[in-house]
Parts: sequence; structure tokens; C-alpha cells
Amino acid sequence: MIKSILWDVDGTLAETERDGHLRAFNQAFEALGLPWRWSELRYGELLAVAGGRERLLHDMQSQCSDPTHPQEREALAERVHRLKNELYARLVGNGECPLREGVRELLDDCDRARVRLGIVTTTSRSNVEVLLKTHLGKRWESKFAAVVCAEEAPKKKPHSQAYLLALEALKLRPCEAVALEDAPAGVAAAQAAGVPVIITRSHFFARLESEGALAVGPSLGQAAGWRPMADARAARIGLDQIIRWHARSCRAP
Ligand code: XBP
Repeated sequence: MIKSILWDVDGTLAETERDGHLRAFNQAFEALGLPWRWSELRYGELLAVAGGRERLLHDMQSQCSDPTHPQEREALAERVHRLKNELYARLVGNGECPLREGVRELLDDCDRARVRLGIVTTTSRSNVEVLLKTHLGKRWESKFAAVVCAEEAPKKKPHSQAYLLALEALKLRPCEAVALEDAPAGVAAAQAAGVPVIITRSHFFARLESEGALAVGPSLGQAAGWRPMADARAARIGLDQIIRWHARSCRAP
């Protein structure tokens, strides 16, 4: 029995890494007169590091860029990250990061079936707020029974902390929830907490495979291309399909 769907944010609800964070980082570099620009290719590599500030610090260290003093470097990373989040809010608020196909419909399925919704992310809360306020309205938070962000879960994915906090808030056993994720760190975080996971591949993780996922596919907005196969008569991945995948995995030895 599924009692809750736990949503990752970046890459799963929307292509925010490509259309939001990457663009905002480059805008912040430019606005602060810094000579750095990240290509999609480089950003795809950097996504191995969870957390925007941590990602930036990692890049500064690996490029041996100025400033070299650790404290100054951290202060600059903090400044760029703060501005990046402001610029991200502007992009998202302007509607430049639409929800991915099938997301809204699945949220509605859950609402009708009284399956509780959770947000499980290690991105900053302000980023989650602007995305969901833009697409679900001012009262977006009332749709979610649990919202766990970086502020609550400083141990970023692939650590299981964010999932464990969500399960605790919802008073659920791991197998009563299903996680939706798009990236290796998120899949690992859900699995480390024992939560069955469905992978909706995103731009930067277009070939992601995962042993042990309930299902892997290109988008919630289409039934084609999923493994295990989804009901081919359906136009999208609905809650009914997720329940079937979940039930099948529960029966497996
Ligand atoms: C997403 C991330 C974040 C965002 C940037 O984590 O890795 O770092 O790229 O967000 P999750 P911040 O998969 O848990 O959603 O700049 O706010 O860190």
C-alpha cells in the first residue's frame, strides 16, 4: 500500500538544473565580474557534487582559481551562491522552468487518492518555494504533508538524512512510500533509507540506470520507454501504474 509519494525537486519536478541553476550561476559570475562560465558539459560533471555552494567550491578548488586562501574562497563562494539563488528566483518566477510533463497530473492523482505528498530535496528552501509557488500557487505548501530541504537536511544526498526526516514526519515505514528521483545521488539517498524509487531520467542524467529501482523511464508524461514496461494504453505514468510497480516489487522475494 503506497501512502506517500516523495518528490525530488531539481531535475524531477522541473529541469531546474539546466534551465535555472546553471543559467543563474553563469549570470552571477558575470554580474560579479568573475571570469568563470560553466558549459552544460562542465555543469553535468559538477552535478556529481550535491549542493550549489559545495559545487562551486569544488570547482574553484579543482581549477586552483583565486582566491586561494580557504576563508576568502568560502566567502566568495557564499556570495556567488546567494546571488545565484536570487537570479534563480527571478528566472523561475518568470516561468522559465516549467514543471516536467506528467508532474501536475500525478500530483492531482495523489490528491484524489489521498496519497500524501512529500518534498525531499537538499536544495535551498527558497528555491523550492519559488518553483512551487510559481506553478501551484501561493498555498502550495498545503498540498504537501512534508517538505524537507537543505536547511533541515544539511547532510546532502546521497546521504539518507532527507528521506529519513520525511519518513519520520509522515510517520511511515520506508516501503509505504515511493520516491521519484532523476539523479544517482538522489537514487542512492532513497535506497539508503529503504524507500523504493522510480527514476524519471532528466537532461543531465539521460542514460541513468539503476539496479533495484522500481522502474526507470524518460518522463512521467509518457508511457513509452519505461522499464519494466508501463501500460501501453496509458498516455502517461499515473498513480495506478506506480501502485502496480510497487506491488510487483513487494511480491518479489
Ligand atoms: C539538488 C542540488 C542542488 C541544486 C542547487 O539537490 O544538488 O545543489 O543544484 O541548489 P536535490 P542550491 O537532488 O536534493 O534536489 O544552490 O540551493 O544548493
